Formats: sequence, C-alpha cells, structure tokens
Amino acid sequence: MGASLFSTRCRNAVLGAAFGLMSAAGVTGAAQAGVIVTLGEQDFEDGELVVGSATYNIRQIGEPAPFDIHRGNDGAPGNVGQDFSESFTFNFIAPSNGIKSARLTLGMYDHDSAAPGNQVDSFSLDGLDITSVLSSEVESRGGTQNEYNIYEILLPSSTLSALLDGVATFALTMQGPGLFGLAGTTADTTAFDSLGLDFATLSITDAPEPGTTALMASALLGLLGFRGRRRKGRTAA
Ligand SMILES: [Ca+2]
Ligand SMILES: [Ca+2]
Ligand SMILES: [Ca+2]
Ligand SMILES: [Ca+2]
Repeated sequence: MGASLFSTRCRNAVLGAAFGLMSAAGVTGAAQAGVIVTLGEQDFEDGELVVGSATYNIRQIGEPAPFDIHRGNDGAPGNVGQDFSESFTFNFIAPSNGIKSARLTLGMYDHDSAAPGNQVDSFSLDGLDITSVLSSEVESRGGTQNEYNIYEILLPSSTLSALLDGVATFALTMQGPGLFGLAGTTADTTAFDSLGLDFATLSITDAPEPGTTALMASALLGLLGFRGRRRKGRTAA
C-alpha cells in the first residue's frame, strides 16, 4: 500500500508539473495573451429601448466620431433621409507571434433590422468584405425602432492577416428600409436607415508562442515515460 500511495503521489506531482508548464505557456486558455482595444464607451444595456436620437446623443457626448452622435436620418415622410455610412479605426500593438482569433463587439442603436430585407448594406475590415458575417448576426437577433443591441462577431480567419500591422479600419453602411414611428411595422418603413454606434471593441487572441508546442510535447512525453516506467515496474513485481 505504501508503494502504491507513493506512486499515486508521484503521478499527481508529475501531472501537476506538466499542467503547470502548459498553464504557464498559455496552453490551457485560462490566460490567453492578446489585445483588447475599445473605441467609445458602453452607455446602454443590451435590449434597452432608447426613446429618440436626442437621448442617445446626450449619453454620447465627448466620445470620438462616429461614436459621438446618431448618424444618418431614417427619412420621415417628407424629409430627405440618409443612410448611416461611417468608418472607425483601431490602432494597437500587433501580436508578434501571429493571431489565433479575433472578435469584434458592436453596440448599435436603432438599426431597424426588424424591417424587411437586410439592413446591413456593407461591412468591411481594411477593405475585406465581411458583410454577411455582421448581417446574419444582426438579422437573427436584431431590434426594432429605438432598440439598442450588442453584437459580437468572430472575424473570418481569412481577414486576420489584416490585423498584423496594428491598424484595423472597419467601414459600415446601413440601408433601407429603416423604421419610423410605429416600431416594427412594415407599413412604417422608410427609404433609409440611420444608426447610432455606442462603442466598438476589438479582441485579439495571440497565436501560441513558438516554443509552446515543444514545451507541451516534452511535458507530455515526460509524463508518458513516467507511466511507462511505472507499468514496467509493476510487471516486474
Ligand atoms: Ca431586416
Ligand atoms: Ca491592417
Ligand atoms: Ca434606423
Ligand atoms: Ca458610447
């Protein structure tokens, strides 16, 4: 019993050491290195109804464009409207080892996606088209007139190289039909879709350090070697 207790303790020690090494190398994912940068600041809660763009604009005071005021004009009957069409740029220190994944979070007010058709006209990262990624997210759980929602999208792996220079420009254009007045009714759609951007957050997860895979492999090999020796010892006994 003494021998088996010793080997159990020993195995636990080796396991602990292996996982400790993996954890220190960021392999477990608990503390992945990366970059998080936010433009503007969050002033609303997901699903919140904000009555009127004036209310929206008041909370946006002091934030950088296009996060400062509601942009565009849904085009109330008799008024000349204008779609939301703006761009915003993140500047950050790019990961030197490459990028594993990246997410973009957008707080959007009055996107009118309950109206017929797709309200996202175009969306791009450094000129790379990612319209469908944002559009499907917005249309699947978008809001009605005056509704604020927070969306998080995973950037396609084909666009990650655009982030390696530490500069990422996103360009978003909405399109009609927007909604005016009676929330969500098709009879009340307008030719344009205005929008307010509350904030945008870019979250980048670094690729693992080059040495990480080798470190993990050697830790696992060491563990397997230990178990192999243990088995051999048991057979001999
Ligand atoms: Ca829609
Ligand atoms: Ca870039
Ligand atoms: Ca709108
Ligand atoms: Ca804000």
